[in-house]
Amino acid sequence: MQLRDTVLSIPEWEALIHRAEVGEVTEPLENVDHDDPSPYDAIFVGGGAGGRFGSAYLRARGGRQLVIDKWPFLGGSCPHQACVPHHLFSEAAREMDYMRWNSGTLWFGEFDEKRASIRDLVDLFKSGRNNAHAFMNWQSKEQLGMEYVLNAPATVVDAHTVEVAGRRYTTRSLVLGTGARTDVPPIPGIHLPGVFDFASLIEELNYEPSRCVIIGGSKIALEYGSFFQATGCQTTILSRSKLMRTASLHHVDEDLRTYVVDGMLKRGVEIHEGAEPIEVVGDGSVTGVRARLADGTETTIDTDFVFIGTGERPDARPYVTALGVDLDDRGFVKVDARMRTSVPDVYAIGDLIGAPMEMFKARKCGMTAARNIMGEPYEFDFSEYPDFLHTTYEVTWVGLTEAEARDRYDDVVVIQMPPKGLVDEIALPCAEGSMLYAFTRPELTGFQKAVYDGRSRRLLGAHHVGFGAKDAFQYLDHLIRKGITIDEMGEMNELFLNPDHFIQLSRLRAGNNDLVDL
Ligand code: COM
Repeated sequence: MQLRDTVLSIPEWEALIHRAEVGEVTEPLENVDHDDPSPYDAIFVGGGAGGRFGSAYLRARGGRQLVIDKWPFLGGSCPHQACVPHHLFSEAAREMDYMRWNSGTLWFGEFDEKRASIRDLVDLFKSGRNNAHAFMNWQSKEQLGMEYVLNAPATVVDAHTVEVAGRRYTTRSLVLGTGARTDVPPIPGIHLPGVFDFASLIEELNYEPSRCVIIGGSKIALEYGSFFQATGCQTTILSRSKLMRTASLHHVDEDLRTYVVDGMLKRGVEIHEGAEPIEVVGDGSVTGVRARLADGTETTIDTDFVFIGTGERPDARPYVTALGVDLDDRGFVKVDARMRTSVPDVYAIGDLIGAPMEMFKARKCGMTAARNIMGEPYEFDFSEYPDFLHTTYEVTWVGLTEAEARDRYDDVVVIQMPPKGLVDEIALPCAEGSMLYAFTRPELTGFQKAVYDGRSRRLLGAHHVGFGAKDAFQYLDHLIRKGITIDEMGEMNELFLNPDHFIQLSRLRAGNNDLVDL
């Protein structure tokens, strides 16, 4: 279907995407200028965040691009199965948690667990997700002028040729960005009906789970586990490593980790660290998970719902076969800081190149590839970044933990709220969204810590668990990179109540020549 000369409204896009998803429209959806004889500067294989932002940037620099995706929409897995439903579920988990703690008080009714349904939330998401898909197709075409072929898989022929929908396109550069998928652990029974990952949860859940076992201890395990538990579905996490202590979470402060894990336990999540799942048992569908626990005992946990919360891996084999790109030992495509692979004129971006599997990284990888393709040498270092996860809390961090700072600096100063030893006694009235908690359940409002180097007075790290502070961290990241000091923090003009509670806390100590903890 050639859409070049047609402007579809958002509802028309939604309807078209829906028809493609249910198989009524099988032809490619094309916005390609076949009359333009100029060559493509880049073809982006994969229209997720990296391909879409790379395409936009390349066009902004005067280049010609084509982006191709097998799905009938741009934006990739984020709005379809990954980040967006996760955020919906996490927000629902926070609301349900709040309703439970305050059940029957003030204007809150009695919390009715029967109405807190995983399936209802999944269905709610599915019924609304095409709105975001429609917007991205519309925006990419009408506002950003991108050329695209959707609803059709691409075949990479060589570094300058891609085939899609029966037609070959040639290009100066190729940008690979087809993402990653769950790395399903090789456990007997793992393919039984009743075992889900974040994608199949959305596409296939057709019953209300009554008991959940999560295999793995990744961010996803904590996030989805907290949601399932909040609905009243008793959840057990089986994790080989300590929660929030995997390599990519090295900037998680221990005090923050303790607060988060204690919070999950307080809400009834069962956590087995050091556990080894042996088998998913079932008879036609899942009935349990057999596991070896840290003390060596074997146990079988009865369940009708298993969720895989391990990491992700890409499928880079087509690119090895067609192009011979080098992979790392975990199967991710190797790139340099300009997103160049081992093959000239071939770039790779996003989850395909490995962790962190974060939105900012995918988008900026796309931008980085586009800049280099358009002749601007540009490097992207994503070794340091602000990060977050959700339980029923927002959990956010940037920079060094207290322990990391003490390893590197000999005069570390910690500013925290509530102060050490008072975390269970004082509220953290930190931002909108925390005030009702502050007065109904002060001990549940969260915890915040800033880590300074006492000599240079520079901010080294910031950590927060609670409500409403996440947005402050992208700016704190920027300020830490610029070398902001405690004195400059104290000069900022905060809006009271503010998520950047660190400002006023820092000002309380900024006047001291010799900084001390708060
Ligand atoms: C966001 C998708 S959900 S994209 O980054 O805007 O393409």
